[in-house]
Amino acid sequence: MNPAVTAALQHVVHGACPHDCPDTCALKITVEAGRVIKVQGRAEHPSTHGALCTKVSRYAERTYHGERLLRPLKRVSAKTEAPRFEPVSWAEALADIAARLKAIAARDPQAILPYSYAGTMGLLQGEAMAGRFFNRLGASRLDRTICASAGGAALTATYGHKLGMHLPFFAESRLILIWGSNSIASNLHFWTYAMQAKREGAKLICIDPRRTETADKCHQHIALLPGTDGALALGLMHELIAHDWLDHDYIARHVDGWDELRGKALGWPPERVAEVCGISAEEVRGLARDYATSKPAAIRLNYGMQRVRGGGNAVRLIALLPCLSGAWRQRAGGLLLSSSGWFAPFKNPALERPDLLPGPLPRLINMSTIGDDLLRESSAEFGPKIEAVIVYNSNPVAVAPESPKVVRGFQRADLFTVVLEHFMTDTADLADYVLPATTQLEHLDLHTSYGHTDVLINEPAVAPLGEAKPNTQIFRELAAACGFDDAAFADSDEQLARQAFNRDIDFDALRAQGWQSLPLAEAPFAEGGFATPNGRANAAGADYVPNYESRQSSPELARRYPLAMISPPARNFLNSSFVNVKSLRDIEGEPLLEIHADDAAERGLTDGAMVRVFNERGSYLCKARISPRARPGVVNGLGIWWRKLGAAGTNVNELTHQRLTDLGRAPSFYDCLVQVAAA
Ligand SMILES: Nc1nc2c(c(=O)[nH]1)N[C@H]1C(S)=C(S)[C@@H](COP(=O)(O)OP(=O)(O)OC[C@H]3O[C@@H](n4cnc5c(=O)[nH]c(N)nc54)[C@H](O)[C@@H]3O)O[C@H]1N2
Ligand SMILES: Nc1nc2c(c(=O)[nH]1)N[C@H]1C(S)=C(S)[C@@H](COP(=O)(O)OP(=O)(O)OC[C@H]3O[C@@H](n4cnc5c(=O)[nH]c(N)nc54)[C@H](O)[C@@H]3O)O[C@H]1N2
Ligand code: SF4
Ligand SMILES: [Mo]
Repeated sequence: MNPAVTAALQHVVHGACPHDCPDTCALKITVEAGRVIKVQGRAEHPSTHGALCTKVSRYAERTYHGERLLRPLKRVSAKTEAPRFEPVSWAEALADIAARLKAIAARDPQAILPYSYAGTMGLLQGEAMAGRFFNRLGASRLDRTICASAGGAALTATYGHKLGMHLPFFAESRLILIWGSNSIASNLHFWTYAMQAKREGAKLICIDPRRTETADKCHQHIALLPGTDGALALGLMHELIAHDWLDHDYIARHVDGWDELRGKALGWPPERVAEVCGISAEEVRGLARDYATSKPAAIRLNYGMQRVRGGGNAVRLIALLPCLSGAWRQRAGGLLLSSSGWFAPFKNPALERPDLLPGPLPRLINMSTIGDDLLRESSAEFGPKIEAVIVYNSNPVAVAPESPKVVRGFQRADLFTVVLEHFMTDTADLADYVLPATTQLEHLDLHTSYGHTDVLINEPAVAPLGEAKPNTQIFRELAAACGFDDAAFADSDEQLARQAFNRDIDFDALRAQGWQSLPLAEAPFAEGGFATPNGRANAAGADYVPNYESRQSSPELARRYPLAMISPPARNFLNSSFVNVKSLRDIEGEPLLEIHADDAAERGLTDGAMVRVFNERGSYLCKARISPRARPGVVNGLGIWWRKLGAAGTNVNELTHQRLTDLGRAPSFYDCLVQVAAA
C-alpha cells in the first residue's frame, strides 16, 4: 500500500511501561487495523527521551506471542504430575472458584491468600479492584516484601519516607557513586543522565561485587564482597571525621543521633573495612576523598545491595553520607534509591477500600516466606492453614526464595490455587484454574514511578485478545460470583482512575499529555526538612550487620560452601518476565554461572562446562562462564529463568534461603553460600 495511505490508517496511543523498573517509560503505541505494530518510547517525555530498553521494544512480540493464554483453563491432572489443563468457559470457572472460596471463607477467610507483586506496577491492574475484593472477603493480607522493603524501611527510618534526588539533576553532578546498581541493565534512563555528567567531566564510581557492563563504563570499580556495604559506609564516615570533611553546620541543624554514630564510625579505620569488604585500604581512602571533595556529589543507590541480612542498615548508613557531607545542599547532590514517597501525598489512600473489611484486620503473611508458610499447619500463632492462593502479577514458583519448598507448597493436593496470567509460567503449571489476563496494550492503567516523579497514563491500544480480561474485570466478576453487591465493585476502570489521585493530578490533563510531573522542590533537603516527625535525618541505631552466610559470620558453613552467590537479573529479562520471548532468550543463551578463573581452576572447571551449584537447600544445574565479571570468592548466577526452561527444571532460587533482612522483613537473596562442581 502507498505509505501515505498506511499512515492514515494508523493511530498512536499514549502508554506507560508497566514493568518493575525505576524508569517507568512513556510509550508511543502505534496501532494499525486493530493491531499494535510498534511500541516506542515517547520523545517528548523527558526521562524516556524516545528510547526504550530492548525488552519493551519487543512488547508487541510478548502480547501477540503464540503461547498467550486466551481462555480460562481448568486442571485435569494431579499437582505432582505433568500439568494438564482443559479450557472452560468464564462462567463455569468463576462459579466454581467462587463456590470454593466461599466454602473456605465460611470457616475462616484468612485461609485465603492473595499473592501478587509487580508484574504490572499499575495502580488499577495492581491492587485497586483486587484489594477491594480481598478486603470484602476478609482474606489474609500479603506483606509485599520481595524486592524493596529493606531499603524502603531504611529510607523511612532515616529520611521519614522513600524520598530522594530528582533524576535529571544527576546530569550536573561532579561525582556519581553507582552503588549496588547495574544501571545499564536495570535503570537505563538514569544512565543517560550519568553519561551526560561524565561527558562534562564527572567521575563515575561503581560499587558492586560483579564487574557489570555498568562497571565497565565507570572510571573506577570497587568490587566489594556482597553484604559488606555497611562496613564501607562506616569506613567512609571514619575518613570524613579523620580529615574533618564533615559539614558541621548541616549536621547540627538537620541530623539526629550523630554522636552515637560517630562513635561507631571511629571503630572502622580503612584497614578494618578493607579486611571485611575484601578490597584495599587505599580504595576506601580514595573513595572517601573523592566523595568529600567533589561537589556536588550524588549517590545512585539501588536495590541490589539490600538483598542481604544487613541490607536495611547498610541503606541507612549510605543514606546518611550526604547528610554528613552536606551534599544535600545542592540539587545535583544527595542520594536516590526510591522516589516513590513523593507520590504519597497525591494518592488516594482509600482506593483499595479498607472500609469493606467485614471484621478485624486479618493476619499478614510475608510473601518472602511463602515456601515455609504453604507448608504450615494451623496453629495459635500462625492462624489457619493456607487453603487457597490467588496469584496475579507474580510468578512465585520462579522468584520466591528456596523454591524446593515453594514447589512442595504449591503441589499440596489440598491447596486451591488460581493464577491470573499471560503465560503458562512455573506457577501457572501448579494452578487449579488459570485465568487469562490482558497485557498493557489491552487495558487502562495509571503509573507512578520509583525512579522519577511523573504520573503516567496507559490507554488501552487494542481490544483484549481472545477471552482475556483485565485483572480489574476478573476481580469485579469474582466479586459478583461471590454475591458481593457493594457499589465499590461497580466502578469502571475509568472511575477507578479518576479516584486514584487527589485534585493536584487532573485526570483529563493527564490523559491529554500522557504524563504529569509532580510539583516538587529541586533540592528537597537543602534546608533539612526531612519527612521525619521532627524534620531531621535520623542516624540513631544504624550499624553494620554482617551476612547470615559468609566466611566471617559462618566459618563452618563456609568450609563446605565457600563461594558467595549473588543472583542479579539478566539484562534481557525482567525478573522472570520475557524469559519465554524467544528473541530475548536467544540473546541470554542459557542459565549461566559466572565464576572467576582462580575459583574455576581450583575446581577443574572449564568455560562452558555444565556445573552443579549446590548447598544444603538444593542443587542447580547450569553452564559455567569463566569471566572477569566474577571476583574471586563470588559467583554470579544470573536470574531469573523459568524453572522449566532451565537445564534440570530448576533455577537459582533452588539455593537461596528464606531468612529475612534486618529491616523491612525482606528476603536475603544475595546472602547465600554455595559450592560448585563439574556436573
Ligand atoms: N533488565 C532488567 N531490569 C530490571 C530488572 C530485571 O530483571 N531486568 N528488575 C527490576 C527490578 S524488580 C528491580 S528491583 C531492579 C533491580 O535493579 P537493582 O536495584 O539495580 O538491583 P539488582 O539488579 O538486584 O542488583 C544491582 C547490582 O547490585 C549488585 N550487588 C549484589 N549484591 C551486592 C552487594 O552486596 N553490594 C553491592 N554494592 N552491590 C551488590 C549486583 O551485582 C548488581 O549488579 O531492576 C529492575 N530492572
Ligand atoms: N534469586 C533471585 N530472586 C529474585 C530476585 C533476584 O534478584 N534474585 N529479584 C526479586 C525481585 S527484586 C522481585 S521484584 C521479584 C519479582 O517477582 P515478580 O513480581 O513475581 O515478577 P515476575 O517474575 O516478572 O512475574 C510477574 C508475572 O506477572 C505477570 N503479569 C504481568 N502483567 C500482568 C497483568 O496485567 N495481569 C496479570 N494477571 N499478570 C501479569 C507476568 O506475566 C509475570 O509472569 O523477584 C525476586 N526474586
Ligand atoms: S523496562 Fe524500564 S527501561 Fe524498559 S521500557 Fe520499561 S521502564 Fe523503560
Ligand atoms: Mo524488584
